[in-house]
Amino acid sequence: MEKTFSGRAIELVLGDITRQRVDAIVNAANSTLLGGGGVDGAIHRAGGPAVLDECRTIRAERGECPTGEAVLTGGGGLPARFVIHAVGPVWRGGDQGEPGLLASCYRNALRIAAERGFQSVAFPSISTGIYGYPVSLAASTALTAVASFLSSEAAAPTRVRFVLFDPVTFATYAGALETL
Ligand code: AR6
Repeated sequence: MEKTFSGRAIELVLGDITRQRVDAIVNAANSTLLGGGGVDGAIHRAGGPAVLDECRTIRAERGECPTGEAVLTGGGGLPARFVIHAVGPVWRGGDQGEPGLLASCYRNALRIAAERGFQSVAFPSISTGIYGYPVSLAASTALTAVASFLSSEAAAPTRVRFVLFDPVTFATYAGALETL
Protein backbone atom coordinates (compact mmCIF):
# COMPACT_ATOMS: atom_id res chain seq x y z
CA MET A 1 0.00 0.00 0.00
CA GLU A 2 1.23 3.50 -0.76
CA LYS A 3 0.21 7.15 -0.76
CA THR A 4 2.02 10.22 -2.08
CA PHE A 5 2.60 13.58 -0.44
CA SER A 6 3.94 16.39 -2.66
CA GLY A 7 5.13 13.71 -5.10
CA ARG A 8 6.93 11.71 -2.40
CA ALA A 9 5.74 8.25 -1.40
CA ILE A 10 4.96 6.63 1.92
CA GLU A 11 4.84 2.88 1.35
CA LEU A 12 3.85 0.15 3.83
CA VAL A 13 5.23 -3.38 3.63
CA LEU A 14 5.08 -6.42 5.88
CA GLY A 15 8.64 -7.62 6.37
CA ASP A 16 12.07 -7.50 7.97
CA ILE A 17 13.86 -4.16 7.96
CA THR A 18 17.32 -5.78 7.94
CA ARG A 19 16.61 -7.00 4.38
CA GLN A 20 15.81 -3.60 2.87
CA ARG A 21 18.09 -2.25 0.16
CA VAL A 22 17.59 1.48 0.75
CA ASP A 23 19.87 4.44 1.43
CA ALA A 24 19.16 4.16 5.17
CA ILE A 25 17.15 2.05 7.56
CA VAL A 26 16.10 3.50 10.89
CA ASN A 27 16.81 1.62 14.10
CA ALA A 28 14.53 1.76 17.15
CA ALA A 29 17.51 2.24 19.46
CA ASN A 30 17.86 3.20 23.12
CA SER A 31 19.79 6.14 24.58
CA THR A 32 22.92 4.07 25.24
CA LEU A 33 23.27 3.33 21.49
CA LEU A 34 24.90 0.06 22.53
CA GLY A 35 22.26 -2.32 21.16
CA GLY A 36 19.39 -4.24 22.71
CA GLY A 37 16.56 -6.59 21.77
CA GLY A 38 13.83 -6.34 19.13
CA VAL A 39 14.66 -4.60 15.88
CA ASP A 40 17.81 -3.09 17.46
CA GLY A 41 19.21 -6.57 18.14
CA ALA A 42 18.32 -7.73 14.62
CA ILE A 43 20.01 -4.70 13.01
CA HIS A 44 23.20 -5.14 15.05
CA ARG A 45 23.30 -8.87 14.27
CA ALA A 46 22.90 -8.23 10.55
CA GLY A 47 25.10 -5.12 10.45
CA GLY A 48 27.93 -6.69 12.43
CA PRO A 49 30.63 -5.15 14.64
CA ALA A 50 31.27 -2.13 12.37
CA VAL A 51 27.89 -0.66 13.33
CA LEU A 52 28.44 -1.17 17.06
CA ASP A 53 31.96 0.29 16.84
CA GLU A 54 30.59 3.45 15.27
CA CYS A 55 27.86 3.67 17.89
CA ARG A 56 30.50 3.37 20.62
CA THR A 57 32.55 6.16 19.06
CA ILE A 58 29.52 8.47 18.82
CA ARG A 59 28.63 7.67 22.40
CA ALA A 60 32.17 8.38 23.61
CA GLU A 61 32.22 11.72 21.75
CA ARG A 62 28.68 12.99 22.43
CA GLY A 63 27.35 10.92 25.33
CA GLU A 64 23.93 9.30 25.34
CA CYS A 65 21.40 10.01 22.61
CA PRO A 66 18.37 11.73 24.17
CA THR A 67 14.85 10.41 23.55
CA GLY A 68 13.43 11.89 20.35
CA GLU A 69 16.85 12.33 18.73
CA ALA A 70 18.86 10.32 16.21
CA VAL A 71 22.42 9.61 15.03
CA LEU A 72 23.90 8.16 11.84
CA THR A 73 26.28 5.23 11.26
CA GLY A 74 27.25 3.18 8.26
CA GLY A 75 25.32 0.02 7.43
CA GLY A 76 28.15 -2.50 7.98
CA GLY A 77 27.05 -5.84 6.50
CA LEU A 78 23.45 -4.69 5.86
CA PRO A 79 22.08 -4.16 2.34
CA ALA A 80 21.20 -0.61 3.44
CA ARG A 81 24.09 1.86 3.12
CA PHE A 82 23.42 3.62 6.43
CA VAL A 83 21.62 3.18 9.73
CA ILE A 84 19.89 6.09 11.46
CA HIS A 85 19.60 5.18 15.14
CA ALA A 86 16.55 6.95 16.60
CA VAL A 87 15.45 6.78 20.21
CA GLY A 88 11.70 6.53 20.73
CA PRO A 89 9.88 7.21 23.99
CA VAL A 90 8.90 4.53 26.50
CA TRP A 91 5.09 4.54 26.82
CA ARG A 92 4.17 5.85 30.30
CA GLY A 93 0.43 6.31 29.85
CA GLY A 94 0.51 9.05 27.22
CA ASP A 95 0.70 12.19 29.37
CA GLN A 96 4.50 12.31 29.61
CA GLY A 97 5.05 13.93 26.22
CA GLU A 98 5.13 10.61 24.37
CA PRO A 99 3.38 11.79 21.14
CA GLY A 100 5.71 14.79 20.77
CA LEU A 101 8.79 12.69 21.44
CA LEU A 102 7.69 10.01 18.97
CA ALA A 103 7.04 12.63 16.27
CA SER A 104 10.49 14.20 16.97
CA CYS A 105 12.12 10.86 16.54
CA TYR A 106 10.71 10.51 12.97
CA ARG A 107 11.44 14.16 12.12
CA ASN A 108 15.03 14.01 13.36
CA ALA A 109 15.69 10.77 11.48
CA LEU A 110 14.30 12.39 8.30
CA ARG A 111 16.32 15.56 8.91
CA ILE A 112 19.52 13.46 8.90
CA ALA A 113 18.34 11.72 5.70
CA ALA A 114 17.58 15.09 4.04
CA GLU A 115 20.97 16.54 5.06
CA ARG A 116 22.69 13.55 3.45
CA GLY A 117 20.52 13.60 0.33
CA PHE A 118 19.14 10.10 0.94
CA GLN A 119 16.32 9.21 -1.48
CA SER A 120 14.96 6.08 0.21
CA VAL A 121 14.53 5.49 3.95
CA ALA A 122 12.90 2.58 5.78
CA PHE A 123 11.39 2.84 9.28
CA PRO A 124 10.20 0.18 11.70
CA SER A 125 7.29 0.93 14.03
CA ILE A 126 9.35 2.79 16.63
CA SER A 127 8.41 2.34 20.32
CA THR A 128 5.57 -0.17 19.77
CA GLY A 129 7.50 -3.26 20.88
CA ILE A 130 9.54 -3.34 24.08
CA TYR A 131 8.71 0.35 24.76
CA GLY A 132 4.98 -0.47 24.92
CA TYR A 133 3.54 2.39 22.84
CA PRO A 134 0.03 1.37 21.65
CA VAL A 135 0.25 0.68 17.90
CA SER A 136 -3.05 2.40 17.09
CA LEU A 137 -1.76 5.67 18.60
CA ALA A 138 1.81 5.35 17.31
CA ALA A 139 0.69 4.66 13.73
CA SER A 140 -1.14 7.96 13.24
CA THR A 141 1.58 9.98 15.01
CA ALA A 142 4.32 8.34 12.93
CA LEU A 143 2.51 8.71 9.61
CA THR A 144 1.44 12.30 10.29
CA ALA A 145 5.00 13.30 11.21
CA VAL A 146 6.47 11.67 8.10
CA ALA A 147 3.77 13.00 5.73
CA SER A 148 4.21 16.51 7.04
CA PHE A 149 8.00 16.31 6.60
CA LEU A 150 7.65 15.02 3.03
CA SER A 151 5.16 17.77 2.21
CA SER A 152 7.27 20.61 3.59
CA GLU A 153 10.98 19.84 3.11
CA ALA A 154 12.46 20.28 -0.35
CA ALA A 155 15.35 17.88 0.37
CA ALA A 156 13.16 15.14 1.87
CA PRO A 157 13.58 11.55 0.63
CA THR A 158 11.40 10.59 -2.33
CA ARG A 159 10.34 7.30 -0.76
CA VAL A 160 9.75 6.36 2.89
CA ARG A 161 8.95 2.74 3.52
CA PHE A 162 7.46 1.51 6.79
CA VAL A 163 8.56 -2.09 7.27
CA LEU A 164 6.06 -3.65 9.66
CA PHE A 165 6.99 -6.94 11.25
CA ASP A 166 3.58 -8.50 11.99
CA PRO A 167 0.15 -8.45 10.30
CA VAL A 168 -1.61 -6.59 13.12
CA THR A 169 0.91 -3.74 13.05
CA PHE A 170 0.74 -3.68 9.24
CA ALA A 171 -3.10 -3.52 9.27
CA THR A 172 -3.07 -0.77 11.89
CA TYR A 173 -0.66 1.38 9.85
CA ALA A 174 -2.68 0.68 6.68
CA GLY A 175 -5.86 1.92 8.37
CA ALA A 176 -4.09 5.04 9.63
CA LEU A 177 -2.52 5.79 6.23
CA GLU A 178 -5.90 5.47 4.52
CA THR A 179 -7.48 8.09 6.77
CA LEU A 180 -4.51 10.50 6.58
N1 AR6 B 1 12.11 -5.68 11.11
C1 AR6 B 1 11.09 -4.81 11.29
N2 AR6 B 1 10.45 -4.64 12.47
C2 AR6 B 1 10.88 -5.39 13.51
C3 AR6 B 1 11.95 -6.32 13.41
C4 AR6 B 1 12.58 -6.44 12.15
N3 AR6 B 1 13.60 -7.29 11.95
N4 AR6 B 1 12.13 -6.90 14.62
C5 AR6 B 1 11.20 -6.38 15.45
N5 AR6 B 1 10.45 -5.48 14.78
P1 AR6 B 1 11.16 -2.95 19.36
P2 AR6 B 1 10.91 -0.32 20.72
C6 AR6 B 1 9.30 -4.68 15.25
O1 AR6 B 1 10.88 -3.66 20.64
O2 AR6 B 1 9.53 -0.64 21.15
C7 AR6 B 1 15.42 -2.54 22.15
O3 AR6 B 1 15.93 -3.32 23.19
C8 AR6 B 1 8.58 -5.09 16.51
O4 AR6 B 1 7.71 -6.18 16.24
O5 AR6 B 1 12.25 -3.44 18.51
O6 AR6 B 1 11.18 1.03 20.11
C9 AR6 B 1 16.11 -1.20 22.05
O7 AR6 B 1 17.49 -1.29 22.37
C10 AR6 B 1 7.81 -3.80 16.82
O8 AR6 B 1 6.64 -3.73 15.99
O9 AR6 B 1 11.49 -1.36 19.64
C11 AR6 B 1 15.38 -0.37 23.05
O10 AR6 B 1 15.86 -0.62 24.37
C12 AR6 B 1 8.78 -2.70 16.37
O11 AR6 B 1 9.75 -3.37 15.54
C13 AR6 B 1 13.97 -0.89 22.95
O12 AR6 B 1 14.07 -2.21 22.43
C14 AR6 B 1 9.51 -2.00 17.51
O13 AR6 B 1 9.80 -2.92 18.54
C15 AR6 B 1 13.17 -0.09 21.96
O14 AR6 B 1 11.83 -0.51 21.98
